[in-house]
Amino acid sequence: GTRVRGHQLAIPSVLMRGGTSRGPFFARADLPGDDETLARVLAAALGSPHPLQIDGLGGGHPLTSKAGIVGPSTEPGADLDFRFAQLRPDDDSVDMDANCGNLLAAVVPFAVETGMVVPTADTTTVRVRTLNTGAVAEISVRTPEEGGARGVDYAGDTRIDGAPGTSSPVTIGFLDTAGSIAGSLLPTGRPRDTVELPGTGPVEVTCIDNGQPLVIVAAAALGATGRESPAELTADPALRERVEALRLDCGELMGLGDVTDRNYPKMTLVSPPRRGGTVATRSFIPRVVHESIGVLAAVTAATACVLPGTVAHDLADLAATDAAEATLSVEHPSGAFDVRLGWDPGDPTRITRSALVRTARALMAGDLYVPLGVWNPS
Ligand code: NQM
Repeated sequence: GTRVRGHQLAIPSVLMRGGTSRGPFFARADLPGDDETLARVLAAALGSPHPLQIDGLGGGHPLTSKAGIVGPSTEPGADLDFRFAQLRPDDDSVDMDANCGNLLAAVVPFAVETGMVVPTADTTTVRVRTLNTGAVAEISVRTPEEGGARGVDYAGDTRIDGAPGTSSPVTIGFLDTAGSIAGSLLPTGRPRDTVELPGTGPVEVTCIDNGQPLVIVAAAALGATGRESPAELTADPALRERVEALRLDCGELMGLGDVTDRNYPKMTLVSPPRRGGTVATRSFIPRVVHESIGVLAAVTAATACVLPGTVAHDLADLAATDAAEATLSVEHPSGAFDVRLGWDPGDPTRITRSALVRTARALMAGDLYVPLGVWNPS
């Protein structure tokens, strides 16, 4: 529970790396029940808004401006409920609509660290519902016995591109991700649409949502090669403007309304693979360029590759793909992200499973302090 110290509120928290993201995790019971106060507490915890988030735990980038809230599930069909919060260094917005498959990888380790889940075998498998969209995932972590008790073993030889070193694997299998926010896999009803972009002309896009709403566009259609580094893309304001203009149009097209202040749809520039993978990507999330790619963004981009008629399908190398199941390697600026996909051979728009491997690590545990004026639980 929380306590007061030096006119600050001390809230129990574990700082976690989940995949290629980082943020403090909290037990639901330790946070305010109303979303308005919750948003204030999270903004104070991370130090938003401030470019360096100097007065909080955030790291000055969207990938390190995140928080996780976990509790026992309140509904059948899952063991744990997870709520993901996306914050930003540049304002005090707290978005709990968007999803994050990276922080999701830290949910079960956090639950074991805090005693919410008690392991009884060498592998602990838990069903986690992400409340942001209702998506349920089956997640397994290693929990061997050590000194008479079971806990998460963080050591291992699993490597994910975009995070240093190796750790034990966290496997994630998504049960149903189609239309997470946009309502259906292909929210415009078509695998491809043409959008008129002032100054550029007609641009072909694929609007798709298999866990993350994405607009997929050929890098070449926007005057890029798709080989640029995140720093090079960031240093090209004209390109970023074209990407944002396209995003606003596609948001309407996807039935998401005015997405000016939303963190979705994310923008994915695709080009032919160059390291033996399926397709090469550069991700805008959606205003800042990702150093790698999001988890559900990778699942959604891989899904687009296997769907005939999409912009990604045109450029993808599907040589290693058979009729109903494949491992697709989504290349990104710091390596590649492998996604195992299964689909209905008669209807590839029916994705039957998606699975992937991440790693996670507990970085620090203790109390996170927020000034009493932010939240004063009586
Ligand atoms: O798509 C960043 C990330 C993400 C989201 C973003 C994510 C996902 O890499 O599931 O993980 O796209 O904003 O953490």
